Amino acid sequence: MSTSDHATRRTEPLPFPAGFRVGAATASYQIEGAAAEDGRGVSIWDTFSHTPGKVRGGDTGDVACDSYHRYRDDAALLAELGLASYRFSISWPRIRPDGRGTVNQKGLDHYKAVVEALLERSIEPVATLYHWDLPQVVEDEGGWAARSTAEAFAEYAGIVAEALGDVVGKWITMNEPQVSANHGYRTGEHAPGLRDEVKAAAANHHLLLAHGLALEVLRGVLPGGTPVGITLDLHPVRPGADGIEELVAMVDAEQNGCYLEPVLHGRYPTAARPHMVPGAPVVRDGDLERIHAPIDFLGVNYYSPLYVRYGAWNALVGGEAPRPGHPGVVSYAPPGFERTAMGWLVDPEGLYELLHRLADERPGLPLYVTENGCAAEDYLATDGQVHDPERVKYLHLHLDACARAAADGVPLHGYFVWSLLDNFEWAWGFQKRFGIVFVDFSDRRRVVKDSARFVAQVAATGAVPPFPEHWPR
Ligand code: IFM
Repeated sequence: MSTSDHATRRTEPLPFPAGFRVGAATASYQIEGAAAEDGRGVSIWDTFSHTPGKVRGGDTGDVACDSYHRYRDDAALLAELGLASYRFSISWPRIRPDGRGTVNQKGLDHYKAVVEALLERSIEPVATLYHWDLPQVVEDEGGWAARSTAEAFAEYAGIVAEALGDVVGKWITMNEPQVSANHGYRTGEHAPGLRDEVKAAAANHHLLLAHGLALEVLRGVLPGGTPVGITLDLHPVRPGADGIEELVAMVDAEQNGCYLEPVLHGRYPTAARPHMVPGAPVVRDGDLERIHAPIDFLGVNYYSPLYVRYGAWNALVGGEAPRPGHPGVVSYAPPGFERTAMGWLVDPEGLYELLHRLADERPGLPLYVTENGCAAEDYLATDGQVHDPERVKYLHLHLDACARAAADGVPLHGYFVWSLLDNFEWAWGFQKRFGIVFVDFSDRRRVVKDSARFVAQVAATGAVPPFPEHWPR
């Protein structure tokens, strides 16, 4: 059923299955600040954001939302909104400032305190072990292009699991390895800012290997039955013209398949171009078996689909963008779609279809939407509130897509909105606001937005309300 059919027919709330968890997500470098406190080492994002010209407006995560000090306030906000789970990430350089070697007890103590603050409020802590803040020392020794980084990551994962294994509800090894490999090592838009095809393909493999090695370690350390998974950013690829199935298959293989296939099937895709796919000697015997070891759930980050077609990029055509690494191929925004403040298409059917695709590809594997949300031009209104109708609509449509998929039998167990707070949006700095809670970056004050109230309503009722007759503007 399409969104519009669905919208016109549904007059009752659409319930999620019993036990469905609605939560919110953040990541360490994007919210914590306290960059030089309590023994934290330097990460690649400290270096990158302090390099002139890399991040819009020269923004850095030095202070960010100051959540390192305000985590109790953040936990109180989650509780006020009635959210069941909080997905946060652990900063590797806080735990091992040099990547390997000395363990920084203050770092572990901090995350213990965060977890306690959540548990006191009956909020499930969901910890991501890597959300892009690689210790700079490890990058200097080869970063994700080097196999030794995967081994160092597994050691770090074991240390964190020893310390927090009995209190964290679920573990996510990696967040969006595709972005780390491609933006960090291929296009250079993200830290460490390299543009090297060979290193990017190696990074692709070593990020996944790090997941596989960490999985082995976590299984040995965590109490039996503790769920462990990985989060992938997935982008349904669609044709922007007729007769280009081969191109669509290739882009899908490179964008999604290079991550999804090794994890779900223990192989790299054949439809991708050879230089995009890791091979020998980077891929060694036994690696793919490790990467493919059973996971307890798959985390899905979904924001929008990707339309592609052949053609030269014309900068004057809004919504078009060249595809890095694909000369003669452009991403394309078909007319008729709304777009977010990032310029990303609003298409909840992409999420609905993606969830079905995953359920078909690995029947029975529990799925969580570990990120979904949108940037909008939010501001504090004269009434002291933040009214964000675009985000309310975006979340309403996407939660509806989730509820429909779950009602069809897709094993979707939860949804985390990205993000709890406005935060450091990587190369965009603080200019792009994704939070359901507004952060005034002059004093770090938090203001609950209308969208947070909407998410709270969904969490409280366990159902997605019918669509309004007219979306508020
Ligand atoms: O802010 C990011 C997050 O860190 C990873 N997923 C996408 C979000 C929005 O760009």
